[in-house]
Amino acid sequence: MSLLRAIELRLVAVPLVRPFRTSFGEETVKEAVLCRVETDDGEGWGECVASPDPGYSEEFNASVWLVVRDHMAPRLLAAEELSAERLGEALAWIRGHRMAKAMLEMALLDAELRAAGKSLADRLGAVRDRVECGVSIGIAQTTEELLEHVSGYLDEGYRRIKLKIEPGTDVERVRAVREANPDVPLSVDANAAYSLEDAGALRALDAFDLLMIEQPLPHEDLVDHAKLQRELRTAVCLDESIRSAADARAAIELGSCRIVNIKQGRVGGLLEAVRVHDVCRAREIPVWCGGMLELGIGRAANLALGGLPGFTLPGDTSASRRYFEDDLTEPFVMAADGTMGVPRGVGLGVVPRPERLEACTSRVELLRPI
Ligand code: OSB
Ligand code: MG
Repeated sequence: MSLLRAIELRLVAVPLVRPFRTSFGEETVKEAVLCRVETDDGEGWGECVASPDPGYSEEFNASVWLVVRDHMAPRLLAAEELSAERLGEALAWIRGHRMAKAMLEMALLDAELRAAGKSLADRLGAVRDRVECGVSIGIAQTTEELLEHVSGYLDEGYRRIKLKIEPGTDVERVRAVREANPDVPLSVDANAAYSLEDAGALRALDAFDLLMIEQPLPHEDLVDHAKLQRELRTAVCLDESIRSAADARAAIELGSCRIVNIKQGRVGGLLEAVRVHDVCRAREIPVWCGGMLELGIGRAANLALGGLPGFTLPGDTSASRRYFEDDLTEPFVMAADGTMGVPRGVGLGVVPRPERLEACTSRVELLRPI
C-alpha cells in the first residue's frame, strides 16, 4: 500500500518501419499514451494499448487521456492508500475503459515491484525464461509483396506467421502463403470482418491446415462464433470478444472458441489477464499473448505475461525492430531460434530512454491532488 502523489500523462508517436493494415484500418505511426506514476514508494511506468481511432475497440488515445484526467486520477489521487491489487475496486464504478485502467495498473505494479526489488514476471507467476515469437503481418498491397514479407520474417526465425485477412482477398492470399510454405505454423486474423452469412470464405480456409482463425465475427457474437466453430475443423481463437475472465468462461462454455488470445490492455490489466489465463488453463484451453504494436514498456509487460504456464502457443510479441527503427526503451532482440527473453529486472525491467522519450512526446500533463 502506498500513497499516489502524481500521474504524468504523455502522448508519444514513433514511426513504424512498415505500415500495418488490418480489416479495420491502417497505421503508419505508433501513437500511444504513456503514464508515469509517482508514489511514496518511487515511480513506475505504464503504456496504454489504445490507438488514435476507435477501430479495434471503443477506446482511443483521446478518450484514455480524458477518462484518466477527469475521472480516474481525481479519485486515485485522493485515496489514502492505493495498490495495484486494489486499483480494480477503486475504479470499478467506471464502466469499461479497460485500456486506460490497464495502463494505470501497469504503472502501479512497476512502482510497487521496483520498491520491492522484484520482477513483474515473478509477480505474475512466469515459469519460463524465454517465449516463442510469432509475427502478425498486415494486409499487403499484393500477394507478391505478402510472400516477400512472409519469407523475410521466416528467415529472421519467427516461429509462427499470422496473416491479417479481409473479405475478398482472403482465400487467394492464404493459399499462396500456404503453397510457398507447406510446413510453417500459420494462422489468420479477421478482426471481426465477417458475418455468419458470409462464412463461405472461412469454410474455404479450413483446407489450409491453419493453427487457428482469430476473431472472425463481431465481438458481441459469442453465439454465432459457437455456431461457426461447430462447422469448422480449424480452431476459432477469440481476441476482441474476450474482455474479462468472465467473458473467457462464457466463450469456453458456449463452445465459441478453442483458443484464446490474451492482451492485458483489452481485459483491463495484467492482473485480470492472469485470471483469464487461469480460467483457460483450468479448462485446457491454450492461450497466447496478443499484441497491439506496443512500444518497449508494453512489450516488456507482454513478455512477462507470456512466461506463464498456460501460454503454450507462440505469441504476437515480435522483436522491437519488426516495428520501430528506434524504440523508446532499449530494443528487445529476438534470438535466431525465434525466442525472446522474459525480462527479469525489477519491475517491468525497462524504462524509457529520456532523450528518445522527449523527442517522441507531443503532449504532457501532470496530474496532482487538488
Ligand atoms: O488483432 O491482434 C490484433 C495490432 C493492432 C490491433 C489489433 C491487433 C494487432 C496485431 C499486431 O495483430 C500484433 C503485434 O505485433 O503487436
Ligand atoms: Mg487479433
